[in-house]
Amino acid sequence: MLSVLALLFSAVLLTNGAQLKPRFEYKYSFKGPHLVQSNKSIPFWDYGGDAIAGDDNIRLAPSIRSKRGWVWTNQKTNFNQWSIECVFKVTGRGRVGADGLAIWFTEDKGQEGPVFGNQDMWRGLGVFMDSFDNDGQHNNPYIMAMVNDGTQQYDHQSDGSQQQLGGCLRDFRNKPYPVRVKVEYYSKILTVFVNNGLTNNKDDFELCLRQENVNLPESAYFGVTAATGGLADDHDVLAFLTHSLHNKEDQPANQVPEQDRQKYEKEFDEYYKELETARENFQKQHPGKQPGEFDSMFEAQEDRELRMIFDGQNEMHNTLKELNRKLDELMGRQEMVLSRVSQLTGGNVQVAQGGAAPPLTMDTIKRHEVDQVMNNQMQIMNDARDIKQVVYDVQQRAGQIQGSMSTGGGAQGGGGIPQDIQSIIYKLQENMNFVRSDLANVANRPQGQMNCPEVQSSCVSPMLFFLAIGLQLFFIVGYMVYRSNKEAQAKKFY
Ligand SMILES: [Ca+2]
Ligand SMILES: [Ca+2]
Repeated sequence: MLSVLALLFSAVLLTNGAQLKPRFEYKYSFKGPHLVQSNKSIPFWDYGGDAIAGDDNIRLAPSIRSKRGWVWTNQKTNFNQWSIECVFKVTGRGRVGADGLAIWFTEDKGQEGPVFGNQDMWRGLGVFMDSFDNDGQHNNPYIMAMVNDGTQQYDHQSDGSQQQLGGCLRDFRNKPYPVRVKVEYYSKILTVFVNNGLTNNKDDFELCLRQENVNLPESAYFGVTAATGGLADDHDVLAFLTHSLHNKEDQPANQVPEQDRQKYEKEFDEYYKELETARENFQKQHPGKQPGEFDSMFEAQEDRELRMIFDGQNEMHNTLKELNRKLDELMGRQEMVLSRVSQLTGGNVQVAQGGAAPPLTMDTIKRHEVDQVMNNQMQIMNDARDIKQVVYDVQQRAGQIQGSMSTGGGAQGGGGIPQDIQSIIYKLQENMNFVRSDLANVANRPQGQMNCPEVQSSCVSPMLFFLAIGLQLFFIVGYMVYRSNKEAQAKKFY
């Protein structure tokens, strides 16, 4: 649609109901081939800085760090509504390049400076092709327009994002065909179109920005500048084509003042003569090439083949573009379907959690969890070893105690009465029983027989008997006290 608009414009421009007629301004234009004259000058233009002019283009800034170049018209414009088309190529081996290129319409012919090779605080319009993303917003390469009344300093750090009239994100670097930027200014409306150089269709323009109520100088210089920074691209301008725009009613085509007409004709003659001498010089330098051959070169076999290849590539490019668009559409649909599916599955999981069956969660053991488990296991093993050691010690002590008990202390019988004492008691009991049976025999005897026997010395008196018993008991108790003292002494060794 935009390209159609641009096509319409190239013939007749329609604005606010009034028809605008473009007129080519050769004094404000240049293009190859034979862009420079033999003395390396460009007719009606000045160039300088690090710019190098060749036959087909001007290399404003080469791919070397910190270079600046410029090209400016000799004269200020004598028209205030215009359309310019700048054809350029920005190429570099890096994925990112710098700094960029700028088209100017300013009251001063710029001095070299920091704004893409031009001075800061300019008065007029600057259209910037900014390659490098200074503010890190991932929005470069960027094309923007900025109007300055000579008071503002261009803010490089923010890529002029707060100062721009408008702009668009367009990658203009390393394109198969030259990139074209068209700037129009009429009825205080500024419009910028971009042809991104993906096709060889010169009219394949897209709208980049449109701004109303823009005040630009009535008369100013056109210029193009470029600069490189830490990174460096080649900045080549292939053509700069200017048209002044005139209302059809105001200025009919044939209404040129006689004085101007004569002046223009004179200039044209001079220019034509220069061109002729340049052609003659060329023929002298290249005697093999006749003018006829020169003209027919455009129909040469290689050119035709090349054109066919270009056409074929263009066709392929268009098809790919269409396919890409359809793919995007499909991707969009797929994403939509996926999001719906994920919503649905999310609902299902919730239901499953509510029901009896637990949800299937595929959880994997992580490295740090494994380490933790291993550490715990090691600690448990150490603890077990300690416990084992303690048990062993206890066992050993118990064995020692047992051994010492069996050797030194004799059988203790868990606090019971010792065996020898038992045997003594047992003997005592026997004796007691013996004595008791004797006494019973004595008691059962008849009265007469109860009298002591005649031989008194053989009979034991009761007094003596109890004395003997008492002595025996005394010895037993004494022995037991002795035993317990000995045991207490033996225990002290443990
Ligand atoms: Ca920048
Ligand atoms: Ca930026």
